[in-house]
Amino acid sequence: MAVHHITTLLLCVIWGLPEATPICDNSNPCPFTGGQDLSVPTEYSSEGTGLLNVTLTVDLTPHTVDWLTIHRRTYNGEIPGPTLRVRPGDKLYIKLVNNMRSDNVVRAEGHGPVSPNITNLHLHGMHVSPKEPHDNVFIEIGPGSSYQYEFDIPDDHPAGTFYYHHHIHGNSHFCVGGGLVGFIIVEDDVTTMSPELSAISCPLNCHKEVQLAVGTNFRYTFLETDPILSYSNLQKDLGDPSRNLDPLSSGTGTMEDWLMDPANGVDYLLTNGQLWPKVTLTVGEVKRFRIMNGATIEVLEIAIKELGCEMMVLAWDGIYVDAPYRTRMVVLSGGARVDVAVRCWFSGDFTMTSIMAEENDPVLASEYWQMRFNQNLLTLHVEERAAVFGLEHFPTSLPAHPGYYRDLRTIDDSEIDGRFVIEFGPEHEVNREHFKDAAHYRYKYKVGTIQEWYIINTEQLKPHPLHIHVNHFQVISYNEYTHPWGALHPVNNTKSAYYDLQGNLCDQQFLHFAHNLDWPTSNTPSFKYHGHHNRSRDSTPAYIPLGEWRDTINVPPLGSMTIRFVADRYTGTQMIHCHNLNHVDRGMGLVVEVVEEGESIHGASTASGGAYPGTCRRTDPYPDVVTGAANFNGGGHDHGHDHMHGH
Ligand SMILES: [Cu+2]
Repeated sequence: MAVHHITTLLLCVIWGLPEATPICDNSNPCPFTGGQDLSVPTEYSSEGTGLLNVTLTVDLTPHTVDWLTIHRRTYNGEIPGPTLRVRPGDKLYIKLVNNMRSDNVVRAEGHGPVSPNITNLHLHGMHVSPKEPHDNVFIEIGPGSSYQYEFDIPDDHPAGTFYYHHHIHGNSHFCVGGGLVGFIIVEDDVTTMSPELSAISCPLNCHKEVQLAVGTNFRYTFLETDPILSYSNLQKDLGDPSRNLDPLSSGTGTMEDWLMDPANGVDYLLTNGQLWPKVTLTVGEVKRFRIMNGATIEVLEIAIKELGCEMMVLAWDGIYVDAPYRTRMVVLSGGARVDVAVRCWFSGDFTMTSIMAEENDPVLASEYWQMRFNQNLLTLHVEERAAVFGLEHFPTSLPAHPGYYRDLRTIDDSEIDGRFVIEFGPEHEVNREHFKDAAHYRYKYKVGTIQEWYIINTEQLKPHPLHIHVNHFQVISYNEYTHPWGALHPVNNTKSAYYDLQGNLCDQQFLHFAHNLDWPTSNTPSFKYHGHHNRSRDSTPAYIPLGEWRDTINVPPLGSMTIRFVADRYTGTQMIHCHNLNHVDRGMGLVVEVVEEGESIHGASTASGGAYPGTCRRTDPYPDVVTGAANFNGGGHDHGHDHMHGH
């Protein structure tokens, strides 16, 4: 009855206006206004019972932004999907149901787009087994099928912000960008938290937590012009119903055309599926923001535009930092999360925005990338409150790390059991080849050992965020890299080419540049590419402070770094890939194999793998390594002493 009265009242108000206000809808667009209260994802919690058992259903569902209704692939009809709250030691059972129809299933040859109707699940950043029925990302769940995942969360799992997302090779950009992400929050143990941290955290003060899932899920299909990568083209080919092809009443094209037209000022990213939502705080109040970059290719540089609010970093990628520190900006590549405590000193509206890096700072990315993702995310609406309350306190201490995330910076060299090189190169290659399949591991090492990996990005323009499944890694150093700036590829006129770690252009350009390369290399040996030398990055937010733990790290153009981790507890096939999802879809990933103590690793602990990444050597072909094959050494080639150690 009450609802009826309100509706009547509203109708009277609308009809009572002297001139009819235009109704905005899918055929009659008007500027978006945003400003709605931030939507809170549905939550499912184990509540200390030791078990969370949920069903997530993937389907194409209507999603409303202001007046616009779009169709997106969702978990249980929501963007983001439901938040799953668990505790260390819990079992997490997820039945993933694929409710998509089968009428447009295709799988392209090679590394092109595949059907957006196949799905699966990855627990990003969670320290769980990569084997079935756990976090095996090579499981494929077709339309009309389902799969019962079981995850055993270890007793000593870190408490923090993690997420789940779709992870099918070939369509992850399309589907994750569309909305197939959701939070997993491993809740803190009240007894290990300081009172200040507990005051802004579940389980006792959940009302102080704010979950922000920033996603590409608005215009994600429209900006790609690459004929292979264009998901707009893919959608056309598939007749995919998530397109917005309603003709406009003005007769000037479709809703899709309107969204794509820059003149209409439609921002690209949504936060919790909303455009420019609002979060309310009071003056002096501290809230804990759990921020996820659930977008597919965008590096976010999140700051509060106006003076008057403070941000204090608590954790990165679900791992607490040693001590909270103030920041004016947090830089999140796709896949990264950060926990920040936020406090504002004045009432009014403040803008959380994603801005570019320091002026002309080439550390993070090229201008092209910076400009593209420069937009407001949400409004912090700060209300007055009685002065008697005063300022709430930021936490000053944080829970300790589990033993397998102990500090590896000062260990003796002899403790390092294996080294590996990951090279991001042009043409979406890792270690100079495309991802093959789950059976072709490119490095093999023993569980429980300490690994030191050297990461290099030989591309001059594109950053590539490295993501390693199962284990977080510690940032040990940033390394010198004298860059080969200036050379244009003579054939395709781009700056994509292979260089060695000394900056020499390689004669042999491998798979995609098999030409005689005699153009000038234009090396300037005295020039060091800005920022790629070994120092703490405390003052440069684009860099991760040395010693921090991440599961995803942005490797800037021509950047290189050293990481370490303990290959704790889990054996099996683990995926290493670029978390720009359109890159991994095209092959920018590889698998490694973690084996039991006692199993042979065939000398792989010192192999660099690949076609000697970081070198110009091409005399030895990449060994065709298949799990279980006896000839890991590639038919007798010596891979023993060619790794490039970047200290
Ligand atoms: Cu990439």
